[in-house]
Amino acid sequence: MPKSFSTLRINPARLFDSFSALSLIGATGDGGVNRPALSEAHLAARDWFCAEAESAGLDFHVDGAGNHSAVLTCQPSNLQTLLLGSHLDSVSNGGRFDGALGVAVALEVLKTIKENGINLKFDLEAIDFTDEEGTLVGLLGSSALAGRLHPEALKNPRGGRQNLLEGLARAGLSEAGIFTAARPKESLAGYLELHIEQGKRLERMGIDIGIVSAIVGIRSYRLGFIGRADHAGSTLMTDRVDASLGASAFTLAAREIVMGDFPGCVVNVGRMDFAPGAFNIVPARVDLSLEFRSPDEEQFEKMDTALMACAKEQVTRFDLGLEIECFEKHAPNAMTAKVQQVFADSCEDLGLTHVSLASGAIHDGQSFDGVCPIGMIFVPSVDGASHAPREFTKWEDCVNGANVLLQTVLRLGRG
Ligand code: HGY
Ligand code: MN
Ligand code: MN
Repeated sequence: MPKSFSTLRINPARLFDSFSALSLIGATGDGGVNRPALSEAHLAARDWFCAEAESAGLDFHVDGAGNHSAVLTCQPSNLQTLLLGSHLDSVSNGGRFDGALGVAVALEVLKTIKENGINLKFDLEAIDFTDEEGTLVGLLGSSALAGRLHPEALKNPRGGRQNLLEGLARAGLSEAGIFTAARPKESLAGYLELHIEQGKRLERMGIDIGIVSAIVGIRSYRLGFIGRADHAGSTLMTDRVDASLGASAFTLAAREIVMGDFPGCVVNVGRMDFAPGAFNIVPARVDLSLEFRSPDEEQFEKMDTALMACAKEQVTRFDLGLEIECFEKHAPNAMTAKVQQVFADSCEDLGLTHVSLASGAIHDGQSFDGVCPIGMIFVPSVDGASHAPREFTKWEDCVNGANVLLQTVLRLGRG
């Protein structure tokens, strides 16, 4: 690669100012942000994106899924676009780096390439995908753009259909319009993402950059354990049909199963809703949100079977009813080997240490598996914290990651 390009670096001060301004939007005062997909705070962050694009002289557009894009046309003859992105939506009361850093860095890479007048063999697009976090559906914007979104996924999404419709209305989007975001796969040169690791491995190993080898698959269910409401004082313990016993026993048993039989996998019960939900009424029903993840498809199936069998065992044990709702599933995905190699070459050139890591978090790149080349890099998370206000990445690591992304784009685009 020409010498001049290998010494090109992003503008750290400009990136810092942009990211700092973004971090104030939906800020919760404790270092975190609360920007659930298509909430007012998320839409305000999208206004920030629009202003960033316009002030940088980049073309700006929003597609039918609400994905926000800043585009740098490198050569009028280019037939493909390389997407650089992540997401501005957050989990409720999450951290300010998850997704947001990747979007801010993507914009900074486009600004750097534009101001240096570099002509690449593909156009560049910094993109903020709608609802990566699954507050509504999960990977909504990226799967729509990749042409992977099924209408069924919107009928009973894990965030609730009413929430989805209200969010779409707030953002001026329509259910039918989401599907117009799909792009021909041949128009995409690839998708690259910088993201915080959201784990402790890089920090523990003292390594600068994680090069993502694969992303886990994820499945979500809502399990309804059904008992009978009774007086909490006058009903004998032996006469109760207590839904909370099934939900609690399942939660503990699920953890034992996954830790004992499914190494490398995780399970989470993030929420339990009790009904009627009073001190003095035996719970008639407990709805439990179940999510589990695996890096391996075959193991995934076995874990799914084991966990559903476990739920049915508890129902028999406590003489309860059971309702199972299954939500969108995403298979495990390998990242493109060539892109991983170019990331590694860029790290070497920049004098940064790097290691290959599988991702325990899901990411928009999964939507592009089999559609175009995909690659991700991680920057270290302090104490591995994420999905919490204490989420933090040192600024030097943010700049390192941005320069790796820049150098990788230049290598891929100089061809
Ligand atoms: O849940 C996840 O893995 C990601 O943060 N959306
Ligand atoms: Mn994320
Ligand atoms: Mn997240």
